[in-house]
Amino acid sequence: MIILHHLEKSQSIRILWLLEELNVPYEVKLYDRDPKTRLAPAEYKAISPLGTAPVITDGDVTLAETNAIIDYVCDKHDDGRLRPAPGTPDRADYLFWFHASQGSFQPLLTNFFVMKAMTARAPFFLRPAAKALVGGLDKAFFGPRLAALMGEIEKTLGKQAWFAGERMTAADIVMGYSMEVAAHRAGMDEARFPNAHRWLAKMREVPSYQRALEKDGKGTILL
Ligand SMILES: N[C@@H](CCC(=O)N[C@@H](CS)C(=O)NCC(=O)O)C(=O)O
Repeated sequence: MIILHHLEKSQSIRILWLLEELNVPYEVKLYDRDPKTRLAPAEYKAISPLGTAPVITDGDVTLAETNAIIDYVCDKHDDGRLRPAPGTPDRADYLFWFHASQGSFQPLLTNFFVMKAMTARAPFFLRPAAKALVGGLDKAFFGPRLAALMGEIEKTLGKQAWFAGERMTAADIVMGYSMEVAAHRAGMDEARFPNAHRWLAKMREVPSYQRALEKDGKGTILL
């Protein structure tokens, strides 16, 4: 049976959502973050090959990396509903958003927040220099890339209900966490991104997502 090692307030929420959506028999083990570092605790890092969440175990298999886990679970338990098949009209959008989420969107968000947190924790005499460096990187690198992604998100969700067409797919499940983070912490506000917020409202109503949040019990975003 699949065991999801679920780290509170983390990207692991997507896997909980996926398992609920597919009605997969699974067990969930809950882990709190280290109260001081806010990273995964040592017992979690001992299971996960990269020390990161999410990670699942399934018999002899231990698997980390969100999208690898999603594909693994879908290979075993999805009949094609959550992954548009090759050659179908929704396939290109599906591939783009499934991969843009973990290949571009989430890494940009995470790296930017880590740098901001480092600035806040820098010794006070280094803080102005650290702030200037992070501000410069935001202007030259993170800002334009995030703006381009959010622009694409808004455009896509203006022409269709979900990221890959008119039905929910694994691309929505993987984008969900990053969309919450972007809306809460990266300036993806409702006034400028109404389509994104319509999608967020719809996602929050999905019964399997609500069940996942209930099992998680902590709320998704590390604020
Ligand atoms: N590319 C990885 C990223 C995983 C990742 O950075 N996870 C964060 C949770 S949001 C984590 O493990 N943080 C705790 C830590 O690094 O100890 C994936 O998709 O699984």
